[in-house]
Amino acid sequence: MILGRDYGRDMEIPRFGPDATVDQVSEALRSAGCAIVERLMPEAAVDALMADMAPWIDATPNGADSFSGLLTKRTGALVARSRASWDFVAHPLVLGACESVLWPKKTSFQLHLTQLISIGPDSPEQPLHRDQWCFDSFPFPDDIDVEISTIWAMHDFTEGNGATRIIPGSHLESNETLGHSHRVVQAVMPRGSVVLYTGRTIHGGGANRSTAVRTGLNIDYVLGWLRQEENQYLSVPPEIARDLPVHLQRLCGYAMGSYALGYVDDVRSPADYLAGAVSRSSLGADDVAFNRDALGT
Ligand SMILES: O=C(O)CCC(=O)C(=O)O
Repeated sequence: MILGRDYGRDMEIPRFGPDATVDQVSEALRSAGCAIVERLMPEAAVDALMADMAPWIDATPNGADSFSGLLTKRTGALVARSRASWDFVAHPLVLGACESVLWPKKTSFQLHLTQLISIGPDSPEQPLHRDQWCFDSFPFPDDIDVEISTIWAMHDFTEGNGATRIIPGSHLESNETLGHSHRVVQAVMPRGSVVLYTGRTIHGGGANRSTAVRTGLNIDYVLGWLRQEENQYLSVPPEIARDLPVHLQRLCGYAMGSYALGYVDDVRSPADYLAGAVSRSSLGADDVAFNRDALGT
């Protein structure tokens, strides 16, 4: 199918340095559907995360189909398995962009998935897609963002080793007019950088024509009332979540998704449940304020 409009034909991915502001990144997500922030995390943080996750990556099988990648490993449960992942998961620039770009009337947003994507040598390109198609391709209104995705470069991302492919501007196309005639740009970036894109932006993993594995840390965020792609209550069960900092508990989904969504037993909030506290008189309003404070947004 040929695109009816010229969005993205010559567009690049907007690119910023580590001093980028929430406003700059949010504006890039709105206008181009994507943004790169170079060297946002120090290499030592990347080293620490990869050291935590090495045994888990070793034990991970390759994907079962061409979309997951027959030569690609997907290793999840980062919050439970790696203390070093926490600074990536709750990076203030990313959380600020999520707060700004995701549907303004939301009560909260939460983690959608945490996953190291290790694309092995000789892997072909992943099919291009929109991440929000995971919701049975539900036709969300075109002007509402329900999901923000990030991929952090655990190695230098190059054209040859499978840097993420993105069509800048494709978030503005409706499903009906969508095609792949637009210019696909690769998120070439140095280690410790992050590429952000919305749930509506067309993208996919690149082909790895190098001799080394390409590892990206994929962390996605979604509105608090949508189902999480990675089941955080099983990946980060209460016995682990109980000892996490409160902002991470909430990002994992131990929070109210709206006034009445997500309570436990006697109308206790998940926070009260984890703390072993009795129920409070009101759920939603307190939780909205708490979410914003805890996330620093
Ligand atoms: O690994 C990448 O660069 C992109 C992966 C991706 O888009 C996905 O698995 O949905």
